[in-house]
Amino acid sequence: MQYTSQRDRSATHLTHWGAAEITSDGHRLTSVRPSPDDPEPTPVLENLADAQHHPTRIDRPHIRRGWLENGPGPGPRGDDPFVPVSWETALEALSGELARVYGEYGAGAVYGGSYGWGSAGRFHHAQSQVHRFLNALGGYVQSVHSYSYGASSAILPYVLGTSAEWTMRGSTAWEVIAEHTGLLLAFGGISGKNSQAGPGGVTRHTLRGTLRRTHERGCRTVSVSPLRDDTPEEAGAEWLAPAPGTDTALMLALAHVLDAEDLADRAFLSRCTTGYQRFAHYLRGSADGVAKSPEWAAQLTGLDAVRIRELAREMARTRTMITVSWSLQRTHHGEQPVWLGVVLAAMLGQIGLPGGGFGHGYGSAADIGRPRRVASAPSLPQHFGAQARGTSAYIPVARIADMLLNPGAAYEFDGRHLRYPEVRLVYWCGGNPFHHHQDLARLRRAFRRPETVVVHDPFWTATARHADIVLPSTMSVERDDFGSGSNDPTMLAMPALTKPHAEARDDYDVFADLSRLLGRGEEFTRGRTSREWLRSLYDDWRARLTADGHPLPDFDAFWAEGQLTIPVPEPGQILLADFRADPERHPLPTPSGRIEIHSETVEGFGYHDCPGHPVWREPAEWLGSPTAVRHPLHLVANQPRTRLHSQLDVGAHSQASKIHGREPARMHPEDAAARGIEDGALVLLRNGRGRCLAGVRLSEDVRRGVVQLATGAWYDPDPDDPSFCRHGNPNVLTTDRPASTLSQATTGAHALVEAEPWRGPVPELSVLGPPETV
Ligand SMILES: Nc1nc2c(c(=O)[nH]1)N[C@H]1C(S)=C(S)[C@@H](COP(=O)(O)OP(=O)(O)OC[C@H]3O[C@@H](n4cnc5c(=O)[nH]c(N)nc54)[C@H](O)[C@@H]3O)O[C@H]1N2
Ligand SMILES: Nc1nc2c(c(=O)[nH]1)N[C@H]1C(S)=C(S)[C@@H](COP(=O)(O)OP(=O)(O)OC[C@H]3O[C@@H](n4cnc5c(=O)[nH]c(N)nc54)[C@H](O)[C@@H]3O)O[C@H]1N2
Ligand SMILES: [Mo]
Repeated sequence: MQYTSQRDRSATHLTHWGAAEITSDGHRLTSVRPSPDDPEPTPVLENLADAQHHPTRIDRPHIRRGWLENGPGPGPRGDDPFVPVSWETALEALSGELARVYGEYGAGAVYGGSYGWGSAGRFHHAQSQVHRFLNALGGYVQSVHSYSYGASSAILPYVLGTSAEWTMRGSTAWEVIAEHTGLLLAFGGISGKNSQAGPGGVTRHTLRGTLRRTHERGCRTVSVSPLRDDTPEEAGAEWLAPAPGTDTALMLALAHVLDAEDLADRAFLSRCTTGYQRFAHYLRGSADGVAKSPEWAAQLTGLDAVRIRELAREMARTRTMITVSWSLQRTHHGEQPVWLGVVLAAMLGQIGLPGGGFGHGYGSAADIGRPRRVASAPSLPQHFGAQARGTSAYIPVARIADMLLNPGAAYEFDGRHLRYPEVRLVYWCGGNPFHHHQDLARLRRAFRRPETVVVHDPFWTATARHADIVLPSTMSVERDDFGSGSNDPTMLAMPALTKPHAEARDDYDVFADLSRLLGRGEEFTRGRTSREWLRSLYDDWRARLTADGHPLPDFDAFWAEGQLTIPVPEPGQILLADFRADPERHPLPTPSGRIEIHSETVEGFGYHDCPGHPVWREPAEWLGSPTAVRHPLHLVANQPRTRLHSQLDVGAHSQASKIHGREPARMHPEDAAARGIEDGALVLLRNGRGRCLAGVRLSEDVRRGVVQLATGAWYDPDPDDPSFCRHGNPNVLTTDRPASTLSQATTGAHALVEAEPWRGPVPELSVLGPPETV
């Protein structure tokens, strides 16, 4: 199975953004074409070929000079040059350091949260690999929840009883929406750009075709968003653009109309929910003297009160699906719009009916709205069952900088009183915190604190540049694997297409060597090569499915065929249909067994920033806040159209979008004119936390007062000022303020900024090549 000859070869390969037919000459990829089975393939595939041997690939292990010379300890990470070393030297140094830290301080001193997407392919999934490895050594400090929907992960279990993942995997199928929905009310839109990607991969993109059919059948779509193109044209959507961060006010006003005009489904509310009366008091203003009327919301959102009132009436007349994109909760008080989405759907009484109810993340990723399979794809076990030792310490994932800056400090999270662990060693494999975290200048200070930072990555990412020990990983095209995205019925064999770049190695092989050096080889490897793991994971999985009545081919037949289909039991899946049909027999796992419009549990935590029912709380940074005088533009730092996060930013498709080599930012022509900014020019975006350059595109598809700059441009700090990114990474501007005490989730989607024309010389970028070595 391992690639051995130099013959040309080709195979279908899976990425998080689609399946591709790839041909190689054994060393480089000679062609990458979308899979013919994909009706709406994505140009993001074009990033792959020229990135594979780009100068930013890490060619061999490197150690930061200061760490090599002075040993472990806090240090000027990000400024020091690197020393290239042999694998032997690197693994010896790293195993010695792991032995020291585990020996002297235990597992609670090792942070292995290692958040990030890595690559598609289930066995070589980098996070599973590093978690299994650190568990073999005795455990590690974990991270919980995600940057994707951390606020939802905290709040939804109190509202619906199930985890956010479970709720979303159970979303009403797109096919049901296409057939039954009369009004698709999409907060945050139904993003075509985001539907390009799904965790683990997507074999068939179908959003545009589905929206076209839905529209042609007569469904109306209302896209509530600061950007007109957040919903594809095929939906024929009406565009409503409230001020970013004010959706909660709009939703409360819609609820107010349903309540005031007696349009709420009282029977459903009493049969399937609890707490409506408490919430209705708040809506009517009985508690605080402020009725959450359309007139009230009009002032906050900038929308017309008449239009809000009409929309509420239409919702009550029609089979309405309310969907809230994940972006709405990646904000201060991001729990509220998600909770309110459920509450509005409950007031309409359509939860559990075909094409009605609530959805979370339609358009946010390709898998949402795809019905569940009988089983997810096989994967590498991360835990050792009864053998597991070590630590149960964890942090909410977005509190990484807080943890490193404030070891031992107390904080609150989800009803618990916790303390930050005293972390000495940080181990990252498959993620890029200098892409994903907020307030990067602060993160950089935090990354200087621990004694050792280890990073595995194929590329010289900003995180690798801020590490002590840097190990080059293979890319997915350089190793055998199998892959299948979340809720995707197709599982692909992914044979290696080329030799590894330079001295890059599979994460698995590196962890196997390290665990042997540390006397834990047997635990980590079970004596298997990666090829043997593929076969055994597959065989165990196949045996389980076969026993459940789903026969599958044996491993060799699967590998020869190149793909198989995982059965989907209920193609017409409807969220909460059972519960709606019989809430007594199918209660929700909430304390009341029903949908909690008011939660005693959440109220009991006593958090002012997340009380017992949904409320409007002013975000710290929005167009109506006092600081908007100095920074009057609302930055929407959304996901990039041209790549996945920071991955392959050096690739052809991502590079083609750059303006003077900088990430494109979009703004409204009137906002630009008021500042003397011209289309295609360089701008400086700035606020009290940082500054970045971007290339500007003027567009009337952007709401006035908004600047949109996607994430993912590789962080290129000015040597004299790390809060200035010369390339256009918006995370030098975003804030590390959590969504709420309940969730401690990221608020990276929003920040206030000011923009001005850049009149200085155009600085050179340093991230298009490797860092300085000695
Ligand atoms: N401002 C702002 N910030 C955001 C967001 C936002 O909307 N706004 N979105 C947030 C969200 S939702 C997310 S999910 C995060 C994403 O943040 P990340 O998941 O950290 O971003 P990626 O760029 O996907 O990083 C994956 C890394 O894994 C590496 N990699 C790929 N394959 C392998 C492998 O086999 N082995 C190893 N060792 N490494 C590999 C890649 O080269 C890359 O550096 O960003 C978050 N940050
Ligand atoms: N091409 C591509 N696709 C991706 C990813 C990627 O990096 N690239 N990342 C994947 C990942 S990890 C995730 S978590 C998902 C994220 O999926 P989302 O969270 O849905 O993605 P975003 O692009 O942040 O936001 C979608 C849109 O919401 C709008 N929006 C922002 N703030 C507000 C607001 O306050 N109110 C309203 N009504 N709308 C607002 C923005 O205009 C934005 O374009 O995307 C996935 N898909
Ligand atoms: Mo995400």
